[in-house]
Amino acid sequence: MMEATLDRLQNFTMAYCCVMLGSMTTFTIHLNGQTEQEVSIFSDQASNGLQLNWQSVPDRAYFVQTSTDLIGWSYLPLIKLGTDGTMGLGFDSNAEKLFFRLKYSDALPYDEDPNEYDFDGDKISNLDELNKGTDPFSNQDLNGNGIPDDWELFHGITDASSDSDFDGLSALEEYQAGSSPKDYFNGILGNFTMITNENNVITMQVTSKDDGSPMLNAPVNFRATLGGHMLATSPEGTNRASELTVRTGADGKATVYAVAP
Ligand SMILES: [Ca+2]
Ligand SMILES: [Ca+2]
Ligand SMILES: [Ca+2]
Repeated sequence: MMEATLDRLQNFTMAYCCVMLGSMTTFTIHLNGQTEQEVSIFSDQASNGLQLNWQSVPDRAYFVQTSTDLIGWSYLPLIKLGTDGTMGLGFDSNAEKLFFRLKYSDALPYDEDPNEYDFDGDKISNLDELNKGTDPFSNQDLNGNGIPDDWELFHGITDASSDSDFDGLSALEEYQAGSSPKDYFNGILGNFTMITNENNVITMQVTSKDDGSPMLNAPVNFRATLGGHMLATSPEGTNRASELTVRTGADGKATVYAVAP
């Protein structure tokens, strides 16, 4: 697993170019004496418009990075899939100068969506990483807790042993299983059944879609939709609110009480 991940990480190449606004520049870049990448930038100072063009290769996944100082680089939140012609990307910038770096990978499997694919194997898709500001070509685990840092950042997890969705699986186990540490149901809701709805007592039961067994700690959202009542977690009115989330017990049941406001 680790070796496969490392192989994937090595599978990208970078080409560099830069632009001072108000100029037009074309670069031809040779990498390792064999790869060649032509990148050109057109800028129109009057409109702050920039056009980045490059000669693309079919099915190659391109990432664009920008920098103002050649030290800090950030990705634009997009991935372009190569064709057999020139690719273009137009955008506005009022920066005094801007540097570009084109990063690309030929490791995209046939028919895979480059946005959905996960180049570095940290179980966060390429586009999710770009939108979150993490690196789609790095799966480092600096705190050594067995979970890549980008996965922790994406899900807002700081403790590998935490179970923030109360499904009984730790963050580490959720990562290993490829499930979400913040979604109890992991995208597959259980069956919700109304058990009681009388004398101001409302009880729902949640059972597994797989085998019908009661689901423990499943979140049930209750909302008072008719005026004149609030919801509470006890007949005496504890945690009174118009909307309440109650976790199920071992019998899969969650109960709220309708109380006077
Ligand atoms: Ca990733
Ligand atoms: Ca990553
Ligand atoms: Ca969990």
